[in-house]
Amino acid sequence: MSHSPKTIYLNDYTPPVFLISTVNLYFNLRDDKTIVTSNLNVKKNPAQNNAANTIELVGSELTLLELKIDGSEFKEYQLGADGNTLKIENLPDEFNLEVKTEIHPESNTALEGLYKSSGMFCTQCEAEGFRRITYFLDQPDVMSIYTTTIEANKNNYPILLSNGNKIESGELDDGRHWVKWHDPFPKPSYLFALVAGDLVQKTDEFITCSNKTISLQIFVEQSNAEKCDHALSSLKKSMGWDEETYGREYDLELFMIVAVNDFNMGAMENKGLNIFNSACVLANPETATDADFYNIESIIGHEYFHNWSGNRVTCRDWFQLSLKEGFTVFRDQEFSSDMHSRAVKRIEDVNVLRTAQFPQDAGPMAHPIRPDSFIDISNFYTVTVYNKGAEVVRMIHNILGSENFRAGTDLYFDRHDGQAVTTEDFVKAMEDASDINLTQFRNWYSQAGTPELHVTDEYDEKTKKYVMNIKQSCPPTPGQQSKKPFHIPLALGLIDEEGSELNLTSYGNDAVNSHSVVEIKNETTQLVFENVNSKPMPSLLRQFSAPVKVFYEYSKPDLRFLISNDSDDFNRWDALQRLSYAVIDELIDDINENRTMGLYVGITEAFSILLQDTKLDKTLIAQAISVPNEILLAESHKLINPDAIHEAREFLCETVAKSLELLLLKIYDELNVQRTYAFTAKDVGERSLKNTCLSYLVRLKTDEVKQIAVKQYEQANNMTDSIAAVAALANIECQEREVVLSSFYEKWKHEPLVIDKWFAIQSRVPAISTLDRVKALMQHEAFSITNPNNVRAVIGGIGFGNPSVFHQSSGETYKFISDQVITLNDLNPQIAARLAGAFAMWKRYDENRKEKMKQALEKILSHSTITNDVYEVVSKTLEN
Ligand code: B3K
Ligand code: ZN
Repeated sequence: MSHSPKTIYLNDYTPPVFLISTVNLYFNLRDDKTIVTSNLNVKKNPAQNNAANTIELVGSELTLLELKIDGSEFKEYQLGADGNTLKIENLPDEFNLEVKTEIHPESNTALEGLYKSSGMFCTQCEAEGFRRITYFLDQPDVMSIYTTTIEANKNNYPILLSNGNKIESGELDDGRHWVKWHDPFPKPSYLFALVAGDLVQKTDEFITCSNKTISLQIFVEQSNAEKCDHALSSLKKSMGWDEETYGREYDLELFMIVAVNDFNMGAMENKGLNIFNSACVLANPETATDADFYNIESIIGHEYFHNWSGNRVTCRDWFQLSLKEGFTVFRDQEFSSDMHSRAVKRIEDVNVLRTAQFPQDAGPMAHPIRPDSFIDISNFYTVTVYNKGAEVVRMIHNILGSENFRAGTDLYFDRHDGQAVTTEDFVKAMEDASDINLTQFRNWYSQAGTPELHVTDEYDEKTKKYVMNIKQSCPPTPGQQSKKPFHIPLALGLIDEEGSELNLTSYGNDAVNSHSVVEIKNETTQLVFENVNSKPMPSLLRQFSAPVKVFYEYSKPDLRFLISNDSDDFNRWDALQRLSYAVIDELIDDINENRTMGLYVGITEAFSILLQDTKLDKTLIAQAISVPNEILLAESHKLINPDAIHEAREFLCETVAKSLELLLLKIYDELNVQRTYAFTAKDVGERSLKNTCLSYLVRLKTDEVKQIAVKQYEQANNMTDSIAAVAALANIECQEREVVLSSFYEKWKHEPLVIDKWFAIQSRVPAISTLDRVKALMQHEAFSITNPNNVRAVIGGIGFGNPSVFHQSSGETYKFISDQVITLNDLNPQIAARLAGAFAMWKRYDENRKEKMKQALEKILSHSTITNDVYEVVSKTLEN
């Protein structure tokens, strides 16, 4: 029998027939089972007056023990054949419903609902995990006030937590105790949380703008007690920033964070009780890298900002996910930009977009930031909904300007506080507050695909006219053959021959506004600039003002001109990226035509100039001299040849290393000074540039550089330097590599998060032996297939972070990945579905690879117990 799950459509949305005003939960936590008693006050939804008084609750993996209506046992319910629906007809307009269920967190490997991780109980309810706890109206437009009592053995679970404020606690016989929590803010079930464990608490305080003292508490395993300072200080920064930037104050008396080892994603914004993947909260200089410090600050910010953008104002249905996620990512991006370098942050965010979102928009799972349909909503926690969603909010910000945008967010929060709303409500608030019409802009919410701008220009010496023609288009995506034009803010600069900026308002063109932004709305746009003295050089899409691809025929000298003269730091970096693409494409042509590869020397010269620019931020230099990775390069090709891309890129990097050896060594030496670790812009920049130099130098494979790397490994007093040395050595075949790898393991085997780094480095080594190494790592004592961080590091590393090995032409890695998807399908469907995404681009490869990837996908699809999560990804990948 073929699997045919139900597709859910946005157009079918109807408000719930009943609402639940209060939820009273009692959890009896035992080692072999948990009994949940849920007591609900239910009332007919006035918006559904004419509907029949039938309630349909949803559940998953539950055993129903007892049901009561208004205090009396009730048996006239209808349980669906799979046990996943519970229907009761002919109900009064208002009633009390009590449901008692048995659940098994101790054997829950899906990590959704209530489960156990390293001996503690914890929950993950977004999006539809609450239904694994009790039968409920598990949808975000049902908002209720929760009171939760947790009972457990006191010795094993001294800490019992839930949302809101602790209101009562007590002791029971036989070593058990209980705690009662109350959350005064109505919330959907996806924000419910519970934690029970033997944890230590690290605390701090934050005083809000209205002088309320908030208690901040982080709960971790004893062994992690010394890794909480950075998270606490990041939390305080986030709270202050949201007050200053958005006028948003925290609303409960305490804010709790718990670190959990087994977690499907980064973190979760449960009201008052955020639950974090331990990798996204724990840090000290010995075990965490600069990148970890940076990410932790941003994720702590992200989850905290959800308290308003997500919790106080939530989503009406899951099609609106970008309402909270796109907006909150925009908020966390701006937070990081304000805390650190704006340019560096913008480059990182655009890299994420280009590496992951553009391919998604061009692939079989392409969807608008507000999808129209889904089989399993967990497949839509995507870079499109999150990161493209953030770009869409950023464009609104840029079109409205900062003041109007803030007026818009104020209006949105005021108007919708306590409600479950739609992206349309967000856009409407922005329009109402600014008086700016966003009708056409709404196409960004309903249309998938990455729009393209094709730009040509002409300069006429005689008339002194400079004319620019811009044509917009958007490739078809599944279910959307043709698209309506987008409203695209294009930030533009023109640079004269001397490298000076033209003031765009003084050339008789009123399409360009005072911020040098052209609002593209039609399919074609012509801009005419009068009295221009010489042909200017266009700088297009400054600061990446819209999530689009810009095509313009820059020659290599044009790009070198921009690298030296563009006043927009983002576009200077981007010109260098374009130059790398151009150079690598030429090398690929050489390979395809069996010529000796020849490198354009202008690129090494450009790197050399940047490396010696003492005024530039060192992180920016490191970013600038980093060649686009193989995934980015693949994305720019219609037919992808992974071998040629790999060979050409390696050749470019090796040539850079050879021709700039002395300079790279000099900079490395200058920056390689021993000092106490500090997470400051200066130190981070220096480490970043130093380690980028090292990554080039090891390509020379000389004994001298191997020794430099070994010495750095031995002397490092922080994880950034230590892991950079290990990673550098891992990429070359040498005796030192194995010595350092095993020394690293011995040193850190008691720190699982550090071992994940060790795993990831090995599974990303671009060598044919890596597949065997990965198979061996899966047998390693430190690896567990039920731990998502391990899976991401080892299996995800080869599936997503190692294109040349993933695509080895024998198809061995494809087989390996499909087997892992099948194994994970039965353990943790969400993680399995993500991994299946590794095959998304299968149609863009040669016949051999295409056929082998197709077979891998078909094998997954024929798995007898395929879950909806995996089915959706695999069937859509094969179809589209
Ligand atoms: N809202 C959660 C994501 C939940 C994912 C569920 N599959 C984390 C975040 O975006 O903040
Ligand atoms: Zn989020």
